[in-house]
Amino acid sequence: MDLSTVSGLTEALLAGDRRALARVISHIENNTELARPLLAALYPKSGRAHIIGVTGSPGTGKSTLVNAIAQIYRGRELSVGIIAIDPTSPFSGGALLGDRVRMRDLAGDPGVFIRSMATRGSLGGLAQATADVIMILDAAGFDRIIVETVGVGQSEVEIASAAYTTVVVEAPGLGDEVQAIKAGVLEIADIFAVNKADREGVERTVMALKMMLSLGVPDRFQVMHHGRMLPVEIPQARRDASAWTPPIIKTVATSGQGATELVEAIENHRLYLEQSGGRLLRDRLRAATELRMILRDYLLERTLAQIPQEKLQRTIEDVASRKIDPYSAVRHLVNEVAKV
Ligand SMILES: Nc1nc2c(ncn2[C@@H]2O[C@H](COP(=O)(O)OP(=O)(O)OP(=O)(O)O)[C@@H](O)[C@H]2O)c(=O)[nH]1
Ligand SMILES: [Mg+2]
Repeated sequence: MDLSTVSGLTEALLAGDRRALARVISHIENNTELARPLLAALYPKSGRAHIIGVTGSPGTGKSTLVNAIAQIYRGRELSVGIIAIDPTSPFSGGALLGDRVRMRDLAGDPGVFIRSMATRGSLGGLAQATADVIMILDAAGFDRIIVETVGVGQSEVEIASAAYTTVVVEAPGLGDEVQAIKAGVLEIADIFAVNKADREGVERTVMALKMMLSLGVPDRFQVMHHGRMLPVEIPQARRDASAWTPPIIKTVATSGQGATELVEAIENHRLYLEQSGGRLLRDRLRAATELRMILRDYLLERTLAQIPQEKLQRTIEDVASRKIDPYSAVRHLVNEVAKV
């Protein structure tokens, strides 16, 4: 098959060709001119996979846990696509290498596909690039898609809204109570995994989580974003899933202890979403988020393209030298574009 054309790549990918899959993802990540036609061709083929988000503070054992979960799925003859996201580092080399080690049990298994992603190179932002790659893996026929993100704030909310089931990983001895509240993870968690259960302080972490859960889920929380506290609305679809109480599962990712229970919890949640109509709600939520993201980028791109370079430079200078405030500057720029 001709892997240089949209139809060739699409056909090969749908037939299970892993080389075609890797190429398609590269086109998306590098935003080549094949990227959009490929996304358009593959979108109708997606929508079957169960998407699982795994998030939590750095070093809580997310990658090790993902490895353990994936092995259990493989034992059940379900194929698994894994996306590891590193939003902090512009070079994913380190994370990639580390994850290769932690996920080495999966290496060489054709039923597993692992991909690391960083902010670098993704034009529409990491959340959009991730949503695109999830869709590609979905179209490629993976039964379960696991997305690992480091839990740090708004980007997690965006990426988590692409998952049907979000697992929040905590570990004892990280000042967990505070961290969970700060990052607003309580609101996005469908399941809690308290990992490193072989360490001291597990019960305290479990207790802290139970206490927070009993306080209930608010409809908004705050995150730090570029040094400002911003309110984040909890999407209606998430709040309405109130009949589901997030289970708390103790795990030791390094030995695989508790991993089966965790997979059971994920599968229970999957069934719950299907039976309660929650899956449909989340699909709509995701479509809304995605449309908004794409619209924002599209309008930004189009507007910037219409503003003469020197005009933009002059405005930047004026704002920097306090001649005009940035809000008025934007209004002027947009008004000018509207006149064209
Ligand atoms: N004692 C103990 N150590 C663990 C457990 N799970 C993971 N670790 C260790 O914790 C360290 C971090 O594990 P990772 O799986 O890389 O954690 P992570 O959350 O993916 O880390 P980042 O992606 O960098 O945020 C590694 O040295 C693991 O071997 C566990 O259950 N018990
Ligand atoms: Mg990791």
